[in-house]
Order: sequence, then structure tokens, then C-alpha cells
Amino acid sequence: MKKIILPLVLLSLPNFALAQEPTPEPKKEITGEQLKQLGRFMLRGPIKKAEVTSARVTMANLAIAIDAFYEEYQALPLGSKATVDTTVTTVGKKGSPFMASLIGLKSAQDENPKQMSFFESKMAKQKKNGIDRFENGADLYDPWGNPYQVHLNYDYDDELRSPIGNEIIFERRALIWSTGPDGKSGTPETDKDNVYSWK
Ligand SMILES: [Ca+2]
Ligand SMILES: [Ca+2]
Repeated sequence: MKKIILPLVLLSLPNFALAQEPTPEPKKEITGEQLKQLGRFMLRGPIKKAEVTSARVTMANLAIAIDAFYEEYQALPLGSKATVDTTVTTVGKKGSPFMASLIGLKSAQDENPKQMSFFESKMAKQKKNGIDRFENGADLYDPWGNPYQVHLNYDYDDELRSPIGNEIIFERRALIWSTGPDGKSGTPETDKDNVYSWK
């Protein structure tokens, strides 16, 4: 981590000025815009890291919720509609059917007849980083405002092939990922910042 030397410079400046018989110099003031830029530069790293951590926590909670759903019903959410490993998403046109099933909405009564909620999350702010609930529907957004992708083990063997990276992962009911800060995936460049539950 880089040391921040600005406060030291500020502290030592008056002493130096007294000892040296100050010669007037034109003042160089930092403009508001420069200050904003500096702030953005200094904050970008930590904010990005916090967002990645937040995505990881949400994905871990989703995996726990999926396991709990399975324990209850001996099936995965939307399991009646799929017999091969399939990727579903946490945002949909009228809400994500996967999320409806996981949180026990009426629209998902076939999948989750007890209408149990297996997943809790903070509310999304402007469709970012949380759950957005509305009448008969719900979506879950990653910290950058995109859906999570959830690859589910619908054939109920012990293998899942990761749709990105083509790895075989054993003994998971779901592989979850976010497309990361750039919101894209599918090329080596855009996959670099993705966040994966299995890595
Ligand atoms: Ca499988
Ligand atoms: Ca990406």
C-alpha cells in the first residue's frame, strides 16, 4: 500500500517557512475538480474491493439458500422445468422465476408449495446490490446492477461443468458468478473481473 505523505508535508511546511525567511511565492491552490479527482483516485480501489466482497457474500448466501431448498424439497428451484444442468439468472422480465421460487412467492407455488423463504438479502438501491421485490416478483442484482448467473445441477449427479472456464466442479448444487464491474463476460478480457463462487 502506498504511504500517504500529504499530511507530513503540510505539518512540516510552516517550520521550514519560518527558518528560511519566507519569500513570497504565488499560491498554488488545489481546485475543487482536482480534489474530486484525487478523491476518486484514492477511493476507487477500496470501493471496488468492497463491492467484490459484497458479491461474494451474496453468492455464498445464495448457495446456502439453494442447499436449504434442496433439503426441504429434494429438488432444486425450477427443478420441474429442467433435467440437465442449466444456467438461470436472478433478474427476469417480470421478475426472476428462480428468485420467486427461492423466496417462496405465490407465483412459484408449484416449485415451493410451502411458500418458504430460503433467501434473505438487503434491498437493492437503484437496482444495485440487493433484492428488488415487487408484486408477485423479485430480482436480485449484483453490486454493479447486473444479475447473478446460477448454474444448477439439475441432473443431480455430483458434477457441474463451469460455463466459464470449462472446469468440472464436484459436489456443488450450484455454481454462481457475477460479470463483475464491467458487466460483461465471454472474452478473456471481459472475464478478468468476473466474480466466481467456485474460485
Ligand atoms: Ca451435473
Ligand atoms: Ca466481467
